[in-house]
Amino acid sequence: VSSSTEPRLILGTAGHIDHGKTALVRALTGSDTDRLPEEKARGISIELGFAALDLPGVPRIGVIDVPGHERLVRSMVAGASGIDLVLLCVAADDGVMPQTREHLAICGLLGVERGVVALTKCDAVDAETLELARHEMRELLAGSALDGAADVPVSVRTGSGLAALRTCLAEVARSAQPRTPRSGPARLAIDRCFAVRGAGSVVTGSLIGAALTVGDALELLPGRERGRVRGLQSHGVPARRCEPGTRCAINLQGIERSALERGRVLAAPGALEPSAVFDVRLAWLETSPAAGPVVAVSLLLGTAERRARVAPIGSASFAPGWCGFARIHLTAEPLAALPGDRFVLRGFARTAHGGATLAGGEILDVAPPRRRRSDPGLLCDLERLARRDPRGDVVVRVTRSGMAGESRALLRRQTGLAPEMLEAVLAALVRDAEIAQTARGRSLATSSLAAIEARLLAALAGDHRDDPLCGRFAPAALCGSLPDNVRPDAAALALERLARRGAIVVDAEGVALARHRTALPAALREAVERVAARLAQAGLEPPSPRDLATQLGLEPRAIHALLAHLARAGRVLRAPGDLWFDATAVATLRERVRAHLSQRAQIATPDYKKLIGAPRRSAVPLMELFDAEGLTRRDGNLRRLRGPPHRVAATVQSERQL
Ligand SMILES: Nc1nc2c(ncn2[C@@H]2O[C@H](COP(=O)(O)OP(=O)(O)O)[C@@H](O)[C@H]2O)c(=O)[nH]1
Ligand SMILES: [Mg+2]
Repeated sequence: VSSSTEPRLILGTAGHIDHGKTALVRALTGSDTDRLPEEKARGISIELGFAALDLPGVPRIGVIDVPGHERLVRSMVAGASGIDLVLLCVAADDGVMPQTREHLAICGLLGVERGVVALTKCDAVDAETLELARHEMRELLAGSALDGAADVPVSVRTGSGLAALRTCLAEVARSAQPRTPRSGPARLAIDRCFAVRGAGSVVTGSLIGAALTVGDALELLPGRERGRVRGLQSHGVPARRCEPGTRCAINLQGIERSALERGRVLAAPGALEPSAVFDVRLAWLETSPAAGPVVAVSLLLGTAERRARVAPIGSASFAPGWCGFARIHLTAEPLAALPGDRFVLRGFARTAHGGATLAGGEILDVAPPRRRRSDPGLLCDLERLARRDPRGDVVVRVTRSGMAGESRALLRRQTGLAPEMLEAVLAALVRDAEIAQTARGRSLATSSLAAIEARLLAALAGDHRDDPLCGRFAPAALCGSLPDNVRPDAAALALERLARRGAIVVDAEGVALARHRTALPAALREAVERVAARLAQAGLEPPSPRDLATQLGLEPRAIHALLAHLARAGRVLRAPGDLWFDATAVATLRERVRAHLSQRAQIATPDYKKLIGAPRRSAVPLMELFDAEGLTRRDGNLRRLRGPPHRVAATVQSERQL
């Protein structure tokens, strides 16, 4: 008896027409998969058929019976796209035939590598013919996806070999790993849809990724119509929940019947982004003719079929047996896929094995960069993506996003990783300092962030050079100098890192290079010193900036920059009313005020003025300055000491982050 944690598996038939696939499925499962009257009348399978196979010691296996007709290879691929195991049927009286080869080749392209071979109709042949068929079949299998698979002679007429076949299938099922994903978003490529009176639309397919529960929201792709799961069935049995790896019938609510058709995909909302361009790992069959550089093909992916063009990456054309990377452009409607999805390419003429199947492979990138196919960087990324390791997948995508960075949502749609998995990978990459994350959760490669930092430092150095008297620059203006694709959160992160490293200082007034020493040109230095000297001389009765400029023969427009420069150096203090005092004079006064107020609790304004000993024009701003510094507190017409600790305005550094 199997436990519910064992993976569910789906088995598909394969083989030439009339080789006994449907009869064998019926013998194994009791279900007749030729349901259509036409199928019954003509004795051939036209549509995919479905059945349930119960074997000892393994969870119920979903069975897909495929048509063997040469013209129905697309249907075979649609069925085989969702399977984990294959039952290849070769009729003992007929031997290996064109679709035996083509179906086997398709299994290889789709990565279906576990299964059993049934030598069917063995009641119809003598031992010698059986041996011949078996020999032919063995030759075909050597080096193929099913190399080493068990073969079992069977007859549905006599029932011989059926028990052995069940044993073989159970063994393979017990040891096989699922071929299709059992993590990531729940999705189902629709292979059938129909209306049920009173229930609305029903679709069927092989569920992969994650489980589906009644009530779940689903999105139909491409197109993004939203709906909800009203009911579920697996093999005709109603269920509240279907596991990935099961055949699943979904009764849908909220999606028009007319929108539902084979080839479209139902998926967890927002989990997939339909695309018209894919970068792939491709195998060109030995039996396919040389072609290229661009080949018109039919792309079979999931249960969908699209006209497309395919071109190799890093080589000029396709040759028989060629393996490498390629780019596929769909010529019409996009498709929703994820990395790791398998596909088949078919041409429009028969090839050496009699079918039209040319090539197939695995999707590596559903959002390829706009780079040229000859770009070596592209090849390098694809080699990394081909390893199909979550960390490498994320690194390639984050690195490629450059200074723009990549959002979690996009990373999830591009990698197909489950959210927990993606978070774990991102956390590990942050820990190893390969990437960094902004406050808004965008990921940037450390190298891209370093590039932003370098630009900020260069811009800041330029600002200091252009305006040597201005000690601080507005962060917004500084970030404005970055390329357009740098988001504000990425710029903020870069500034934060520069500040943490001590490369820049950030305070309420702005940003400056930490190592920026105002190495002023001689003329400016001289002007600064003259202003400082004049203010020192004026003590508590400084001239207005305008008068100061006139007295010193300086440009009135330049005087504030000079004053601000002296203020940053702590040599002058700015009081309300645009009055600038010599810092030493204010310090002396400050001590007198403190001493006075520490003797008495308060001071009335007239007495305060006397204590300051300066005219009203200076006295009031000075009182306000001390209030602002936190030394004193105004109480109507009185001032009181605020009490320590107080901080002097000139040294107040804002902790405010950008
Ligand atoms: N003698 C004999 N005939 C068989 C056996 N299995 C299938 N057939 C016949 O072969 C024909 C094709 O079988 P079918 O299952 O429809 O083949 P499919 O096209 O591969 O699905 C039918 O007429 C079957 O009755 C068998 O074990 N012995
Ligand atoms: Mg059939």
